[in-house]
Amino acid sequence: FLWEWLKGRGLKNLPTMHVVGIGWFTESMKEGRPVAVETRHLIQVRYSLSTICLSSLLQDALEVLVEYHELTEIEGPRVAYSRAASVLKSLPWTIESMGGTEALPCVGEKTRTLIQEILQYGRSFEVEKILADERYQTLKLFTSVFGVGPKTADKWYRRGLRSFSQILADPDVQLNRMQQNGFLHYTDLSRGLSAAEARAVEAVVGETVRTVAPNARVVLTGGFRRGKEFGHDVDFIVTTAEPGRENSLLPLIMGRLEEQGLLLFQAHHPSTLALKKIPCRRFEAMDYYSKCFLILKLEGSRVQGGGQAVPAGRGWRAVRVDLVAPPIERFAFTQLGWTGSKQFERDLRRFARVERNMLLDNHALFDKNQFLAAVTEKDIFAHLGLEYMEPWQRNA
Ligand code: DCT
Ligand code: MG
Repeated sequence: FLWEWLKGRGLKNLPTMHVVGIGWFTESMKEGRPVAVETRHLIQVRYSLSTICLSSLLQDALEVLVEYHELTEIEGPRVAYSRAASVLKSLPWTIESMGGTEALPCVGEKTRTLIQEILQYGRSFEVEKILADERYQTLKLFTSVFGVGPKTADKWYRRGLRSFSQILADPDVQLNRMQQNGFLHYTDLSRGLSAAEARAVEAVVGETVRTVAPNARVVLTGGFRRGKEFGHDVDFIVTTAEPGRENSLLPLIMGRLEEQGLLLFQAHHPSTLALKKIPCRRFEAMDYYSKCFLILKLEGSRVQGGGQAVPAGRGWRAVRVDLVAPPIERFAFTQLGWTGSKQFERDLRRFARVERNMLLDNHALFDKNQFLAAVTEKDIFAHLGLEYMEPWQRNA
């Protein structure tokens, strides 16, 4: 009952620990096992529920605000709300009143108003207004297609388009190859990937790289390196010790994937790396390494517990995979950058700039007119005077 009640409220950010507790409680009741319920337990259950709901409501509300500003490309509030969400997520205590919130770093006036509203009414009127907004709903729907960014989504919205069928039926809309494939594989790609599927992709990519370039090194990066259970794609770094050879790796890998009938789509961006361009002050700027954005065919038989992972009867599903191929001496910077999370990268660069007067990006770390060398991520943390953080600690 409690679980259904929580789900019924549409809460997404429920801490597992509490849910396990509730599971045990209701299971015991259902099975007729005696559960000694004392008043203090009931008080505890009520207390946990109200704090779970508050922090969950707050996280959900902040997620909507971040997404809304991302979709409408309003950078300032997007960054401010993301920072506030990270800080509130990492608090060792739960917010139960406004007291003490003024002292929290990165929690500004607007977030404090949001907290106040949620504490007082259990909901945010601003967030409810956004959720009901037609433009927000349409931009969210359109940008869920691979290859469609906020600009294209807004252009279609302003043309009066509101649904996929309207886009596909409009003779004036020219879809590029990426968007055509985004629509073609929409159902599979919008499902995201589990960690088991990511491991299967890792095995396929690993075998492919070993076949075409036995001396190359391939490592998992992105959200799955941070230990995430779900992700929208699987990211890899491939490199080789032979100077200049990294640029030929991706075409070789894509060729082999094609031969195996596993390549459904590829967009390859050759390297534009030139020393004068690094390091880059703008976070949004893509790095200059050779990279490719792929859609691969993942066979269900390759996934542990495969049956439920792919659509029944088809035997495979489409998955998004990104590969980046930096020169070996840039490997550590690429790994630190591509491991994410995006918010962590943003904050780390800001720390380097503001606290250390250094410049950090996916290519290099720059200090007083010189580039600092790094073989591993640990070297970069050490240059920044920071304790090493494991990938799972970078989920902010
Ligand atoms: N990244 C970067 N420069 C950018 C964009 C992203 O260096 N302009 C980094 C940050 C995270 C990493 O690349 C992988 O990006 P995503 O795959 O988008 O994120 P993720 O953390 O892997 O999460 P998911 O794939 O589940 O959305
Ligand atoms: Mg990823």
